[in-house]
Amino acid sequence: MLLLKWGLRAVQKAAHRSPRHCCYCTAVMAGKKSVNGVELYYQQTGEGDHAVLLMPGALGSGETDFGPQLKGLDKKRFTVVAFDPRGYGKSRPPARDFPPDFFHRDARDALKLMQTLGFGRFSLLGWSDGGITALIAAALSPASMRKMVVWGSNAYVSQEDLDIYNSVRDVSRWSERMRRPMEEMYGAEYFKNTWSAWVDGISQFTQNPQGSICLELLPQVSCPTLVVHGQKDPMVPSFHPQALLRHIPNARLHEMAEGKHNLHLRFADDFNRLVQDFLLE
Ligand code: TYC
Repeated sequence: MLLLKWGLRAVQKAAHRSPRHCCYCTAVMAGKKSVNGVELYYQQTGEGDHAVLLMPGALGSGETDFGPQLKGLDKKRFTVVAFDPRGYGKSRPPARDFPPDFFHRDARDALKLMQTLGFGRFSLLGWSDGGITALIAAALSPASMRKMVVWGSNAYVSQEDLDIYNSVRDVSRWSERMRRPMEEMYGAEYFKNTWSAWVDGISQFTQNPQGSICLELLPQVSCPTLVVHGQKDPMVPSFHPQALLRHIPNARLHEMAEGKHNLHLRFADDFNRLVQDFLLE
């Protein structure tokens, strides 16, 4: 049994070094690409001519954040790519840090990765921090955008947000269900320290006028944009999706009455349908 496990690990490792089919799931390819001086890990599935990039949340990865999307989005219509931002998931090393431009750095990495993979125009699906990165990428490179969906995201940091961040800084107070996948991915120590560094990192934005992360860039987003909001999201107050709607020229809002922060996982079928309908419109 142990031998079998080792064998399987070796094959999985090999599969992740070069972009070929993953042994444990024939439909998903995985690999690494050298992008802006780092090796970025990505997964890719589907053969449709509409390319979509999935952008995970803070400390997130394709594996932890987008299982139901990698599995459930229509593979005939879409080519779905999920990437692990530098310092997150399997895009390590480097260890993650949070300089003042960390969202911009992720945005540049995401754009460059898609270019490297050969996608000239594509859509972005960004969750939470990944949504912030998506907004910045869409503003920086309007010509490469088809459409964008963001949910659980904010373009600025208010005092109320700071209070929420500080209330979740101590990961020992997180529920087992939220903490375990992160500890499995990172080990307890890296997770605890990196999460705390993230809280400091996102708190830096309060020094900007209006606490802006990317408010001033939003008018440059020209692609059709769907903002999804879970009305029961305890992490992101509803003034955030409202601000996105006010500042993005071509945006509309879809609210999910029962949705919390992880609405795309909890209500995956509804979410996937909503997103596909929007992308195909
Ligand atoms: N932005 C975080 C993410 O990307 C989620 C989060 C939102 C965490 C608000 C804390 O107060 C918070 N997953």
